[in-house]
Formats: sequence, structure tokens, C-alpha cells
Amino acid sequence: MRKILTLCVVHQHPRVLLGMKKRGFGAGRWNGFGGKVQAGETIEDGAKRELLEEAGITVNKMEKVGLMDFEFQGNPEILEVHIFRAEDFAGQPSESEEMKPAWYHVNEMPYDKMWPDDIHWFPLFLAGKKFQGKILFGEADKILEMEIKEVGSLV
Ligand code: 8OG
Repeated sequence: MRKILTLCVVHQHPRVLLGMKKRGFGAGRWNGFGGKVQAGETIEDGAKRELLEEAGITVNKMEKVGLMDFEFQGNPEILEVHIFRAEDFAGQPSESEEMKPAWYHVNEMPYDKMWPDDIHWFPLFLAGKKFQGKILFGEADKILEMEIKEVGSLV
């Protein structure tokens, strides 16, 4: 069983916009903005909707740069996360029920308060590369297996 999710990071070099997830899955961690794709919307439209809902900003142009599969041991569900980069946006990033946004310098990413796999792919993201991979998590979100590779293009 696959669940399609989005994750969008606004990257205005040398800063990125992250949000502190305030509740639910991934609470207490800094992340990009995103979530489940709804029936009847494209994946990219889902990412745009989440940016507006969670951060109060509108993005017109985004590029898909990553595709990651996340699995949790003992759970048959695969989270297929489509990762986008955006540069320009309209509006003022603002706190929502789900996320509290903040800008981070690319050299000061809060990796110790992010998903444990992020430290392995964010450098590729920040370097403007495209990447694909899969992660198997065990108890307490410990990484049991990991495969991340740079790719030329993404489908
Ligand atoms: O709708 P919900 O907030 O539960 O969606 C989960 C969000 O978390 C979605 O944007 C995808 C993202 N996400 C994962 N796993 C990981 C991960 O390992 N690293 C990062 N950075 N984001 C992740 O589901």
C-alpha cells in the first residue's frame, strides 16, 4: 500500500524556510511543508495547497527534486514523498495550527531536530541536485536501511 505525500522547501539561497511541526506525525521536528495528496488534485497542486494551508504563502513555480520512499518496520504502508524546491513565493510566512515557520541559514540546518534521514539528502537538495532513495525505519525512527542516490531526472 502506497501513500502519496508532498514536501516542499522554499530555498532562497543562502536561506531555507522550514516549519516546526506542532502536532501529529513528525511533531517536534523542523521540516518543509507538505502532506497527503487529495483525490482529484495533482501532486504539485497538493504541495501548493499545503504551503498555503500550513505557511500562508502562495507558490506558482516549483520543481520536483526528490522522490523518497519511507517504510516503518512491521508496517506494510510505504510513504512515497515527492520533494519540491520553490524559490519565489507571495505572501508572508505565518504560523498555522500545524506549523510554525522560520528561516534557517543553509549552514545552520537544525538536523538534530529534523527527521534522521534528512541530514543524508538535504545536502543534495541544497546543492541543487536531484535524488531518489528509500529508508527503512525501526523503533524510535532509527534508520535500519538507507539508499539515496543522485539522479539526472525524476519521473
Ligand atoms: O500530512 P502529514 O503532515 O502527516 O505529512 C507528513 C509530512 O512529512 C509530509 O510533508 C512528508 C513528510 N515526511 C515524511 N517522512 C519524512 C522524512 O523522513 N523526512 C522529511 N523531511 N519529511 C518527511 O513523511
